[in-house]
Formats: sequence, C-alpha cells, structure tokens
Amino acid sequence: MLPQPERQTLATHWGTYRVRTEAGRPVALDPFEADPDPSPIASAMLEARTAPARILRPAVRRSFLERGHAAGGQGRGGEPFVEIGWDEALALVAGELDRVRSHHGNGAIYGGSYGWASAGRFHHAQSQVHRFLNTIGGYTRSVQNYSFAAADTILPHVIGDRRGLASGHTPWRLLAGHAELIVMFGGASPKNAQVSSGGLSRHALREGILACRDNGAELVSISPIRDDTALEAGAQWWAPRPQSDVALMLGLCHTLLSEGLHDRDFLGRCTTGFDKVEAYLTGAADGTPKTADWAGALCEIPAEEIRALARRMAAKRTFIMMSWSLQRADHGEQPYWMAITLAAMLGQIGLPGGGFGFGYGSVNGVGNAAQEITWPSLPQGENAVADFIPVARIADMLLDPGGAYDFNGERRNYPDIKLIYWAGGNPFHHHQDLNRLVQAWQRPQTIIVHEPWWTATARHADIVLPVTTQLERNDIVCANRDLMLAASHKAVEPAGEARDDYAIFSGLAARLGVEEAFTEGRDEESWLRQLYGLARQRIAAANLDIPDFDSFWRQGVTLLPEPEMVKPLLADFRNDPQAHRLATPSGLIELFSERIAGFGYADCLGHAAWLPSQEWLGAPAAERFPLHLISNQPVTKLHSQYDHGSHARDSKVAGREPVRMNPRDAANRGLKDGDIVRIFNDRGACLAGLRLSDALRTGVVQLSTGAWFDPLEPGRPGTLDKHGNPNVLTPDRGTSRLGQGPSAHSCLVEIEAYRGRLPEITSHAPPAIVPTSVEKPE
Ligand SMILES: Nc1nc2c(c(=O)[nH]1)N[C@H]1C(S)=C(S)[C@@H](COP(=O)(O)OP(=O)(O)OC[C@H]3O[C@@H](n4cnc5c(=O)[nH]c(N)nc54)[C@H](O)[C@@H]3O)O[C@H]1N2
Ligand SMILES: Nc1nc2c(c(=O)[nH]1)N[C@H]1C(S)=C(S)[C@@H](COP(=O)(O)OP(=O)(O)OC[C@H]3O[C@@H](n4cnc5c(=O)[nH]c(N)nc54)[C@H](O)[C@@H]3O)O[C@H]1N2
Ligand SMILES: [Mo]
Repeated sequence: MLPQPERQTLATHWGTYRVRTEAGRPVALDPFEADPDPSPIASAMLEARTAPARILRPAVRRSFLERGHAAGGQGRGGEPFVEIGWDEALALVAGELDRVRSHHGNGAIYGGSYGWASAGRFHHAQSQVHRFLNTIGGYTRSVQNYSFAAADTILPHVIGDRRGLASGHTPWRLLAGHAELIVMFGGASPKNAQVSSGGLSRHALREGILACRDNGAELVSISPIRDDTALEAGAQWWAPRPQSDVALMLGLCHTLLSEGLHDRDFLGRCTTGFDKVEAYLTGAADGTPKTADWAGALCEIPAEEIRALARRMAAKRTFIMMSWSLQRADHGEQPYWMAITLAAMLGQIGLPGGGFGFGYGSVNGVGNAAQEITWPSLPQGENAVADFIPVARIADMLLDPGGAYDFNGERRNYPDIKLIYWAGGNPFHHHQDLNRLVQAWQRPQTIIVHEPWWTATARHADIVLPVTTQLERNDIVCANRDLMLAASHKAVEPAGEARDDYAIFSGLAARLGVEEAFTEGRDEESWLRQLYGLARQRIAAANLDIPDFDSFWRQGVTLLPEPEMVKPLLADFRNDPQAHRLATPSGLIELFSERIAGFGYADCLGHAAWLPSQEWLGAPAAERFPLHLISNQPVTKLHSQYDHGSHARDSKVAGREPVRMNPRDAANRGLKDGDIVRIFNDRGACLAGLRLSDALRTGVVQLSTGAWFDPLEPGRPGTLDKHGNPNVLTPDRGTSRLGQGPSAHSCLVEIEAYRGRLPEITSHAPPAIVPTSVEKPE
C-alpha cells in the first residue's frame, strides 16, 4: 500500500505543484514553495480533465469497425466513430497487431510514437509503448527528436559528442561573474523555459540571465523577435533577417581574421581544419570573401556594427549562446558548426564565462548546476527489428515505401509500414506540412492511438483508446538537469473509462500471450518502488542520500544539493587536449571534417558554410510570399497540450490563434489589430487573429504552434485550417542529407484580411460519435 501523502504533489513538465483540495476534490494547483518563477500553464490541467474533448470510451472509426482494414485509409479524420467496450477494443487491437506481424513482419509496425506525453518515470507513454512492442517482437523505431535533430547529428562530428546541447553546459554560476559579453542567437526565452521535459522544481532562466546582467555582462540578443529575451534583462536587440545568422557569424569571423584578433594558439592546439575555414573566409576557396560588408548585406545589419561586435567579442570574455530554434531550419546544421567555429577563433572555449552552449533559453534547466545522475526509466527490453527512420521523415516513409534516402553518411531505404501505433505524441501537432501528412496517413492499413483527448491524431486513427491524465495516477518524477525527485500523487479517479497506458498494454500483452514478460508480475506501486530504489542506488553511488520510498512518498519532494565543483564545457579538453581527446577522428574540434566532406553532400560541406535556406527573406520565393513565418513554441501551452484549457483560450482572438506582426507590415496590407486574417502559401492556409507588435522585425510574423488542427473539411487534404495551426504552412523537408531534421522555421507566407463568414472552431469538441452501423454512411 502506498502511504498517505502529507500534501498532495503533482510534478509536470512545467513545474511542481501542490494540489489544493476541497471536500476531497482537487480545486487548484499551487506552485511549489521553492519555485521563484512558476509557470501558469499547469492551471489548465484540472479543468481540461473533464473538458468536452476528453475521450471517455474506446472508439473505432465506423468503416474500420464494419470492414476492418479493408475499409482503406481515405476516411481517416473525416468519419464518425463508434464507441465499444474495452474487451472488444483490446481484442481488436491484439488481432490487428497479430495479423500485421504474421503477414508482414514486425518491421511493418511503426512504433516511433514521438512526443512529450506526460512527465513521470513509470507512466511515460513512450517507454510503455516501446516496451510493449518489444515484447511482441519489435517495431520500426525513430531516432532523434523534433527539438534538435540537426544538432544531434552534426555535433558528434565536430566535438565528438552532444555536450552543450541538452546537458554538460557551462553552468549559469560560471557565466555570471565571468562572462563580460553574452551573444544570444535566438535569444534566451523565458516563455520556453517554463518547461523541461520530465519535470522541474524551480524555473531558473530569469534569475540566471539577470545574474549575468547584474554582474556587468553586456547582453546582445540576436533574434527576429525582441521579447525572445526577457525585456528586464535590458539586452541590445539585433534583428537580422531570419536564417542569416551563419552569414553574420562569417562576417564576425572574417573581421577577427583580417584584424588578427583570432586565437592562433587555441586553433593550433585544440582544433583541426582552420586552414580550410581560412580559405573560405578570405574567398581563396570560392572567390567570395566573407567580409562584414558581405554579411551585412545578407542579414541587413550595418557592416560597421558587425565589425565592432567582433572586436568587442575578441576583447572581452565572450559566451556564445544559441537556441535550438536555429537548427530547426533548412541547413540547420550550419549555424551550430559556425557558432563553434566562431567560438574556436575567439579561443575561449573551456574558460569560465567563455565558449559556447546551446539551448539555455530553450528549456528550463539548461545551465543548472545539477548532479550527473542517469535516472532510471521503465526498461525497454530489446527491439528485434533493426530498422529505423529519422523521426521527421515520417511522411516521406509513408508516401514512399522502399524509397532511398541519405542520412548521416548512410544510404537507406524506407520500410513499408502497415500499422502505426501512437501513444504520447501528436504528429498532427508536431509534423510539418500537415496537408501532406493527411495524405501520407491514409496509406497504412491500421492506425491505433492512445490519448486522453480528441486531438487531431486521435481523430485520424482507426482505433482510439482513452488514457488517464497525470492527475489520475501515481508516478515518480526525476527531473533532468535539476535537483529534484518528486512524487506525483493521484488526485482524482480517471474520467469515463480511461485506463493507464500500462493497464492497456498489460491487457494486450495478456491477449498476445506475453503478459508475464511485459508486467514481470508488477503493478503500478511495485514499479514505482522498483524505479525509486534504482534512483536511490545511483544517488548513493554519487555519495548522496535520499529518504526511503515511504518517507519520500509522504513528503512529495526531495531536493538534492548542488554540486560544489562545476566546470565550463570542455575545460579538461582545453587544458590538455591529448589527455582528454574528443571522440572525433582527430580527437580535436573539427572545424573541417574529412568524414563529412567524404559524404559528398552539396547541402553539408566539410566545414560550416553559408548555404541559404530555400525559404528566407533573401530567397526568390519571397517575391510571392514576402513574410517569414516563425512558428515558435507557444507561450500559453506546451505544444498542443492544453490548447483547450482557458489559459490558452484566453490568448486567442475570436477563437483563433494569435499571429503577431509589425504594425508597418500590417499598414502595408490595410490590416489592423484584432482582424481575422488568412495566412497562406502553396502548401496550405489557415485563419488567425492579428496582433500588432513592434517586438517583431518587419518582414517577420509569428504564429506559435499548438492550435489544434481544425480543417474546414476534415479528412480532405488542403482545406482551410480554421484555427491557426502553422504546420499547414511549414515545409516538410529534411534539414540536409546529413541530419534529415525538421525545418519548420524555414517558411515563407503571405497574409491577407479574411472577409468570409467565420467558421466555427470544432477541434475542441469531440468528433461525431454514432451508434454502430445503424446510421447510414453520409
Ligand atoms: N512548426 C513547428 N512545429 C513544431 C515545432 C516548431 O518549432 N515549429 N517544434 C517541434 C518540437 S521541438 C516538438 S518537441 C514537437 C512536439 O510535439 P509533441 O510532443 O507530439 O506534442 P504534444 O502536444 O506535447 O503531444 C503530446 C500528446 O500526448 C498526449 N498525452 C499526454 N499524456 C499522455 C499519456 O500519459 N499517455 C498518452 N497515451 N498520451 C498522453 C497529449 O494529450 C498530447 O496530445 O513539435 C514540433 N513541431
Ligand atoms: N511554453 C513553452 N515552452 C516550450 C515548449 C512549448 O511548447 N511551450 N516546447 C519546448 C520544446 S519541445 C523545445 S524543443 C524548446 C524549443 O526551444 P527553441 O527552439 O529555442 O524555441 P522556439 O520558440 O522555436 O524559438 C525561439 C526563438 O528563436 C527565434 N528564431 C527563430 N528562427 C531564428 C533564426 O533564424 N535566427 C535567430 N537568430 N533567431 C531565430 C524566434 O524568434 C523564436 O521565438 O522549447 C521548449 N519550451
Ligand atoms: Mo522539442
């Protein structure tokens, strides 16, 4: 039996909360006492639990229920659903899994199932679905993520591993007090630092950046949107054209080189390939010197300012910060390689307050001084299928079974997928070019989705199984990049007939004869005790102690001490590059990579280079679509999660997602604040509510992600999205043949007033649910 908690705790991706109850019912979430800057996003969790969009019972697309996979996929997203009982639903799902694996092999099951799901070590949907699919013979998986796929691929070539991307950063503690100049590409966004995957105890970005300012650091925020850096930090705002950052950095590097300000000693000791970079900078390699004037014309920043910044960077202890957003773009590998090249020329990598780091403003906790403990998760077992795809290539895979593609030096072929299993993600939120995804998604025979809510992904499934939310189950949260373990206590009974993902998979495993292998005879409590026990062992190995499980469970939160010793990223390597060789072929920072050059890719050369995006304000396409669309992360929600809660809904304009625009661009189009506008390009169109703001550079508009996909004619690709989902506009293109990451931020659009009758938002209500077969097909 789990002991009674003293105070009920809930630990989520956007913070830790105490559950306030009245008469045994949860009524509010109060922020954790030690959190200096809590996020309001979680406030939606209570009301959304029982919102109309909640899935209450298992449901099957009508024609699929009648005819099975012979129904074909064309009706997906447009047909009504029929509710069925759990026994029937589990039998149907088990039957489909068994049919597909015996006729087509387990490789025909796509279980990549990307997505954030909920915080929590045990009920983590990805861990659950992958463990389950492994026990039934395996599945085609995905590698990388949507957050930083291009970085994930390029960094190991350049510095040997992924340090400085999601972990291993120079802590704020060393930046404040040592850094004299912090240049922030993409800003350091407090809106994004509301969240951290897997949970967090304190929101630390704001105090981190303010500590740097208070210690006298000069802050420069380079971003198309001024409030990408907390305004109270008082940073200088530079707004080059989006995706011209590589040109800007080349201009800085050229100035360093031509004025002899680069650190020859560091370049010689710690890097390889600078000669190639030098030839590229001077123009000896391609006839174009990458001068500050050349750069200034591309990014629309005066050349004199670029030169002056380069001189200050060389004179001061300078830190280069870059958000993850810059690599979610065409050739997204280049800004990261370029930032490291620039930092190497400055020669301060490995010094306190110097060097580079990525994502400080992308999620909370980057730059925390945290204990390096690998937290336990639900064991996954072995996947008997070796095949995988880069995660963002899903529509390519579905549209082109057997098709060849390049990925990081390999020539690969897409598998032929017959069944998709999704738990804990929303591809109709996260993928680009949703009209293309609607078409691709019609191809497989069977699609099974676990969801708490009728998201677009649930609506586009054949079989939908209702799952619990975090408030409705017990879990433990071990926050990455943080110092917290928290109990997430069950606060309320599940809505409708919702079950835990674990219960669903246990039921399926029983039907497929592998129950023991899947559950190991454990229930929720037994798994929580087991996972906590493992965490406690690992903490003990770091000479720390945490309470036994029962005390922990009663208290709700356990905080670990900050480590006393912290080091800048790559400090050991800097001090002794031979003793601390990097895992690159040369053991050094590779400013030129023979390996990448050997791949022969035109879209990723052997060194960082200016490879213009297919869609940016300097591209030919900008003549027809003259606005650069930034579809950044939303301030009022986490991706699509809680878009139907009042915190997110309150920010909308006549029910539509707000699109921000500079007043000058609006005036040129005869638009005013509060107008409903149509945003469009060749891939699609959506409605949105106009908000004017001089925080936007001219030529740039911002429509954050997260509005639930709401097409005028569901199931038919290409109809107007009524709600403001930017992914009907974004391109579905790999960043390059190297990284194959998503490139959502490379997107040009045009905007006009919408004069038609305003269609009703329907995505926050359930789809049509009909009694079986009685109704005639429409
Ligand atoms: N245009 C554009 N698109 C982008 C981005 C961008 O910058 N621009 N960013 C990309 C990035 S970085 C990311 S990470 C992705 C995010 O994409 P996702 O992670 O797919 O988005 P979420 O909305 O978090 O989807 C999680 C889903 O899991 C469900 N869920 C929650 N808890 C549970 C559970 O316990 N069990 C089950 N079965 N389901 C649960 C939620 O209801 C929700 O529908 O979006 C990407 N898409
Ligand atoms: N509130 C909230 N926070 C989140 C999330 C969420 O959904 N909601 N999602 C989380 C996830 S999964 C992730 S991966 C991170 C993502 O973190 P990021 O990738 O850093 O976030 P974005 O919001 O996409 O982009 C941040 C800013 O980069 C700027 N930018 C875009 N393109 C360019 C460019 O070409 N050059 C320059 N210099 N700047 C550019 C934009 O103005 C944008 O506002 O956010 C996390 N934090
Ligand atoms: Mo992400």
